[in-house]
Amino acid sequence: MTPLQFDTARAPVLFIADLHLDPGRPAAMRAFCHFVETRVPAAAALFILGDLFEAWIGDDARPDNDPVAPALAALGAQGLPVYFMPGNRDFLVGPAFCRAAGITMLTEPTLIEIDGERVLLEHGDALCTDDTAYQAFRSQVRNPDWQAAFLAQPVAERLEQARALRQRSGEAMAGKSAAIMDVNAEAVRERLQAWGVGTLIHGHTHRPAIHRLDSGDGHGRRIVLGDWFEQGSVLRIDNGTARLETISFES
Ligand code: LP5
Ligand code: MN
Repeated sequence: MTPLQFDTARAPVLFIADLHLDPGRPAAMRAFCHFVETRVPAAAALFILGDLFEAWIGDDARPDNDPVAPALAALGAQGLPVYFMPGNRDFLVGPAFCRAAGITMLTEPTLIEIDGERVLLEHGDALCTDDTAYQAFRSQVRNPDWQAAFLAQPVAERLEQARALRQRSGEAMAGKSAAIMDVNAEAVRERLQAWGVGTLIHGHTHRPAIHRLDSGDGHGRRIVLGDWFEQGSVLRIDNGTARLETISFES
């Protein structure tokens, strides 16, 4: 399949991840809706690379007053494409939510072309190969049979299991070093090589940066998106230049 192609001399392409939207964090929700209304319409496309939501336990558990799907649907109505790749917190987002939000689900990883350059997109958790406890857990919950069994349970039961999981995850993370929870350099190198790309864009680690990589031709880059905890974080590729920008929660 031909990858999606963008020419940033015509309009910028925007990338976000790790918003962790939740009714309990209204400032982030407001900032996201404001960003979608005011900044995104001038772009060529918006890519959401996972963890849009703090936790997603199934499309049928979507809150009645959810502002996210209508905000995204308004972009689609303006002809602006929004692409969504699930993260480790919202891998259960399904077709019903995507239809309501007018967004296109991407498989992980996804290859695109920006200004003629091949760029690979992923959430980032799969690159954290030193975190073996997490990778074992990930294999379990990405199994379609496990997901079908989980989704078949009543919403109240799913909510309770998600709460228990987040507690166990928090306890487990307290005992892990920062290095274990970062991407593994060899996993990154292998990914770039396997896909024949010079640039990888991901989130998950909440360590926003543009890293230069030794890819042989001097053009290798690993761009890490930031979270939306204290402020928003957006990667804007405009006129061939990639910049990580922050968005104040005050405006
Ligand atoms: O996202 P972040 O940065 O907080 O943590 C991740 C890893 N943790 C997770 C779990 C999520 O935080 C919680 C997801 C909620 C979404 C719910 C939807 C589906 C519900 C499923 C219910 C069973 O992804 C964390 C990594 C960290 O990133 C850095 O990469 O370290 O991983 C862990 O901490 C996992 C532990 O090491 C192993 C956990 C074993 C749990 C065993 C199953 C428990 C089931 C409990 C329910 C009865
Ligand atoms: Mn994540």
